[in-house]
Amino acid sequence: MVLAGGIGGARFLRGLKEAAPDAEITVVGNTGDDIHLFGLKVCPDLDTVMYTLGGGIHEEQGWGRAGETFAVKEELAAYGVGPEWFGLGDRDFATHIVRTQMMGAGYPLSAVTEALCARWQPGVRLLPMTDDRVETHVLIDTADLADGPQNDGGESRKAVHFQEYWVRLRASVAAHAVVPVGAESAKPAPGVLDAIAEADVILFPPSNPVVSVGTILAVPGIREGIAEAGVPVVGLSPIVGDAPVHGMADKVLAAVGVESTAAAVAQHYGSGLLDGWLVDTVDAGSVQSVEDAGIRCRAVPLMMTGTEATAAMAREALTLAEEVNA
Ligand code: FO1
Repeated sequence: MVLAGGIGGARFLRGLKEAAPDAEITVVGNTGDDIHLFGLKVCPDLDTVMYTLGGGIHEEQGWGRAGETFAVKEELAAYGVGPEWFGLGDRDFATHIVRTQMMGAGYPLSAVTEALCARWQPGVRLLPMTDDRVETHVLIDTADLADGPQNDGGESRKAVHFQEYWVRLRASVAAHAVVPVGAESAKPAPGVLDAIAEADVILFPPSNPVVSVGTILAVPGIREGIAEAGVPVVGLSPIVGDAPVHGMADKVLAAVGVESTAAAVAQHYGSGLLDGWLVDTVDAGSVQSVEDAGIRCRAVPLMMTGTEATAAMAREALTLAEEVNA
């Protein structure tokens, strides 16, 4: 079983499928990044996993569809309808229309995701972490929202949707807090707790530990289920050489008071949750401190430069899982 965010999670899964072609893989996807735009429900992380494993992803970008066009977005802009900062392509729009239509007809997100995957055949069972609405918000200084909505209460801080922080502001301003709004009252989606209880191994890919894996763990029951599953839990560091390999994890790690180092992220998850942790070879010097924190640690190449390199990472994770199980 794998907890996955967007690009890092999806690419890791491609390597894992290569490394363990016969494994039944259940993926619990983050839905805290979901956003409602133009009346449509957009699920970036679920779609990134689905398109990546189903062969429809824009490879270089890591999100959205290959061969995309933007006629609908341009037409909306001609009506003055935004936001213009979020790039929804025509092909991608179809996914959100189908999803929103099915949800309007009463289907839960988990059933809709299964229906969308019937087309893409990702080769894994993809479950949203919850069918309930959870939205990650980021607390920033209002002064940093120069041309954005201002706070008329004279307050100096404002919560913005994660996508606004990530895409519009490019995580270029300080994040003071990251809040998965609604998580506390959300229930794991059907099948999530059973998948955790029945797993042979649980993997945390090199996804964002705060806004991706952290949001999934914030749904009551998921963290507890993993900690009590009694199977190896192994993670791969998304931080290599004190910087995120992809994205802007350092900004949101700072918001939760965690240093951007491979060792600090392992300790953030904690030995109560993690049994094993892979760091990159450039961070070999931190292996001992992770082991001192009660987490088995190995240094191996962690750059997902291609499917073969990623499959090698997945093999290392599975080997470490066997080791901690022994
Ligand atoms: N990321 C961007 O940097 N710019 C975009 O305009 C953008 C649009 C977008 C549309 C659909 C989708 O599924 C993902 C999209 N992403 C975009 C990626 C997304 O914002 C994040 O990378 C993930 O939410 C983080 O996991």
